[in-house]
Amino acid sequence: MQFSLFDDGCNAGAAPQKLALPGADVTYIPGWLGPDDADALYASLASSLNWSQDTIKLFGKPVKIPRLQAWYGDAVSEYSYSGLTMVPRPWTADLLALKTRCENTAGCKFNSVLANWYRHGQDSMGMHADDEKELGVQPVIASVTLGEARPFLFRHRSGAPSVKVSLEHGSLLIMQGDTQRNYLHGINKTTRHVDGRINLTFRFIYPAVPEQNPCKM
Ligand SMILES: O=C(O)CCC(=O)C(=O)O
Ligand SMILES: [Mn+2]
Repeated sequence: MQFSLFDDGCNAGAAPQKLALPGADVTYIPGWLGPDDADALYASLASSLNWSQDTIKLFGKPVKIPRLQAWYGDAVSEYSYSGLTMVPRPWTADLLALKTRCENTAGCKFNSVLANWYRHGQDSMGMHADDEKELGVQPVIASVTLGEARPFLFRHRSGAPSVKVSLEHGSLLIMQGDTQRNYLHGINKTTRHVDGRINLTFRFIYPAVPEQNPCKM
């Protein structure tokens, strides 16, 4: 698809909001994509990405994740979590255009994207932090939401009550600083009838560092 709006990634009128989360650095930009671009992108990504329902290990047992996902990026950006290693597919034109827009808004580079498709209310993502070591100490994660607005939960690791943010169609959420160190985040299931939601989290994966210094034997 072709983006019809501005080159710098921001729809007119989108006002960035800093979320009041002590110990985190989270910016929410509603309407970051205009509604027509966001609609077109949802349809295009739903039909063109290589979606699969992967299996992870939970307490040693294989479990199918409750959503579809797809991993795209530069060849260096292999990524592992819960016993699942994802090898990136090469960027599509849509994802590359969106990556550039995210880079312009966030002011930093990304080399990979995890796409998640929550097909209905029973699809979800458990509370977690994006704190794998290949993401570095203070990862910057740019998260684009398309489709149904679902409550996104932040929970401080101290156990304080969760804070809910409704991530709207076409919005961008940028998590950075100590957000992953201090908070978990996730999307709960709901019994409400909800339409599909596609979320894209752009990340920078540091290339693998050898465990051992090959010169010290
Ligand atoms: O769907 C979302 O908004 C969150 C996705 C997420 O946390 C992740 O991909 O790590
Ligand atoms: Mn996450």
